[in-house]
Formats: sequence, C-alpha cells, structure tokens
Amino acid sequence: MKSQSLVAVMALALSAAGAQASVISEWNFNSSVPDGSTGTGSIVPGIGSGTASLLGGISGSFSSGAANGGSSDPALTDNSGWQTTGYAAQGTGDKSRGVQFNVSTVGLKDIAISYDLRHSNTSSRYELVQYSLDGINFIDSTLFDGNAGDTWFNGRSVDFSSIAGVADNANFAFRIVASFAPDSLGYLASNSASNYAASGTWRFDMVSVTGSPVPVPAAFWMMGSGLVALLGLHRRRNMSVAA
Ligand SMILES: [Ca+2]
Ligand SMILES: [Ca+2]
Repeated sequence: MKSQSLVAVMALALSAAGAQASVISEWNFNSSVPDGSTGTGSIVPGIGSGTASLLGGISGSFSSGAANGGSSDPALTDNSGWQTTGYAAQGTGDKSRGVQFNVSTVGLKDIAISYDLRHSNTSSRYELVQYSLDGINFIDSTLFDGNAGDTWFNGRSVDFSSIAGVADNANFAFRIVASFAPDSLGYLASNSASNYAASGTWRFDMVSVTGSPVPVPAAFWMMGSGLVALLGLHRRRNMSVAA
C-alpha cells in the first residue's frame, strides 16, 4: 500500500507538469466579507497576489457590478466593480489615464489576461491594453472598442503567451488606458449620441491573469524516474518474498 500511494503521488506530480492554465490572480472588487453595499469593495485580489493602481490622477471608488446587465462576477449579492473617473480633458493625455495591475509570473508561462469593463455614455470609447516586462516601460498591445454607453463589455482578453519575456517575470504588469480614437487627435464618447467628457466613468470587474506552470527542470525528472525504478524494484522484491 505504501508504495502504491507513493506511485499515486508521483503520478500527480507528473500530471501537474502538464496542467492546463489556471487563474494566478483575480480581482472581483467585492468586499472580502459581503456587507450588503456595492458602494464598498476592495482592490486586494480575491485570488492570488498582485497590486491594482490608478494612473494619471484618476479617482477610484466602488459601484454596482450587477447594474446595466452586469459583469461576469458570479457573486449573487454585494457585487462591486471598481469605478474610475477624472479622465483627461478632450485632446489631452492620450494613453495616460486608466488602471494598472502588477502580477508576478515567476514559475508560470502561457500568460493571458481578461477583464470586464462598463463604459458610461461619455467615457472614452477606446480602451488600450499595454504591458510591461520591467514594470516601468509599457508597450501597446490591443485596442478595444467600447461602442456603447451604460454597457458592460465582458471577457475582454489578451493572450501574451507568444510574447517573449512575459513568462516567468517578477516585473510583469499591464494597463488598461483611455486612448484617442484611431487616426485622430481626440477621444470619442462610448455612446455615439454623447460627447466625450473627463467625468465619464469606466467600471472594472473580474480582472484576471491566467498561466500554467513552467516545465519542471530536468534534474527533477531524473530524480522522479529514479524513484519509479526503485519502487519497481521494491515491488518485485515483495512479490518474490510472497512467492
Ligand atoms: Ca461591499
Ligand atoms: Ca465584482
């Protein structure tokens, strides 16, 4: 029995090396203990670790994650989103205001991110995802079009698995920032019948980072196969004694 359970442990260890991507860090912005008020919440991740911060002097608060169709947060009560406002004046501050998340990817690869975002009518229609390999310099990645107001755009996602340096990096970070409309010198409002306003709001929810374990070093495999051989020998000995 002893050797059987050891074999089971080995099998688990081997299968873990080929594991599917799983959530490394996730922010649902809900109060850690539900308090019945969506006006209170938290920017501490509900899963894993990392930091969430505001860029360019915008302000943050908490507001319903369920209103206007709602985010993908499965919470049945006290579902908050991270409400942000105080964006740049029209024609200024392109790509300078929004939110930033720092998540270490040490020991992990196949990194991808996803988030839900509610655009208000007058908020910037275009949202740009940027990433950083050193936590300081940010590179443009993907531009999303939030072409409706008072509307949640759920499951926005960017796959970084093919970008060298994102995996196994303690300094990995990404931003979601308000961007001028393509080929223009200003912001467009999310609702085409509205004018862009710095007082427009973006409300975030379910920001998550996924990844899978970096393959285990060869030395471990050698040790593992050695153990398997020993177990086999142990079994054969037991069998011969029994016979
Ligand atoms: Ca709350
Ligand atoms: Ca939430």
